[in-house]
Order: sequence, then C-alpha cells, then structure tokens
Amino acid sequence: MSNPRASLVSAAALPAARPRIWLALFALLAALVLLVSGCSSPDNSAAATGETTKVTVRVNGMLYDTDVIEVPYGNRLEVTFENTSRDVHDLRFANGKASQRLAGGKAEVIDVGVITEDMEGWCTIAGHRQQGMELDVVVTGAPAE
Ligand SMILES: [Cu+2]
Repeated sequence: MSNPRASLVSAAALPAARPRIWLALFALLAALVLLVSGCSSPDNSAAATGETTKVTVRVNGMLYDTDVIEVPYGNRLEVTFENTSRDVHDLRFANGKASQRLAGGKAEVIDVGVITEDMEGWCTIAGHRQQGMELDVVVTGAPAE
C-alpha cells in the first residue's frame, strides 16, 4: 500500500524548490549586471590630473617582476609589459584593459586609463595567476571620503 503522506510531502517540496533556483539565478544575474555596469562606466574625468605614470612590468619565470604599481590618484597609468620569459603570458587589469597574449620576447604598451582606485592585474593564461602571476595597482594620495 502507498504512503499518502510521503507523496504529499514530495509534491509540496517540488514547487518550492524551483522558485529557489530561479531566485538564485536572478541574484547571480543581478550581481553580474552590477559588476559590468560598475566596470564600464567609471566617471573618472573629473578626477584626472592630466599626468601619466609610466611603468614597465617584466616577467621572471612564472612571476611578474613587479608586485605593486603605485599610481598617484587621478593619474593615467601606462604599463609597458615586456614578456621577458620564454612562455606566453599576458597582463590584464581588473578594469578590462589588457595586453594581447605575448610570446616570449614580445612587448606591448597597455593604456590602463585614469586610476582612482586600487585594482589587481594578472595573467589570464590558465593556472598562471594561481602560480603567482598577479600584481596590485595601488592609488596614492586619494582624497578622503
Ligand atoms: Cu602567464
């Protein structure tokens, strides 16, 4: 004989589980939209100093030779990325500015844009960031909030 109580419970549990999945998906989407809009529309023009900080980043084995790039608040950052290793690497910043994937011996200048907040940079090749290919852009002299 069947157990009517068990089938009742499972019937009630099913529709409850679905909205939870949709809620989770919706939350994920909302987070993504926030991320994208936050990245693509920074209004930095008012803070720009008109100065450019120029830095060269090279590669030592599986590491950048630079851990921290200090940039005065409002300066434009221009990074010359020299792949001084034998492997292919790139350098991507959290605001989306990036070099191509460069073979050993190649170099590229990255216009990272006007810098008003700290951000990370890393190599996008699988596993490289985990092995330490990352660096920090650190803003100096930011106005107090
Ligand atoms: Cu790499």
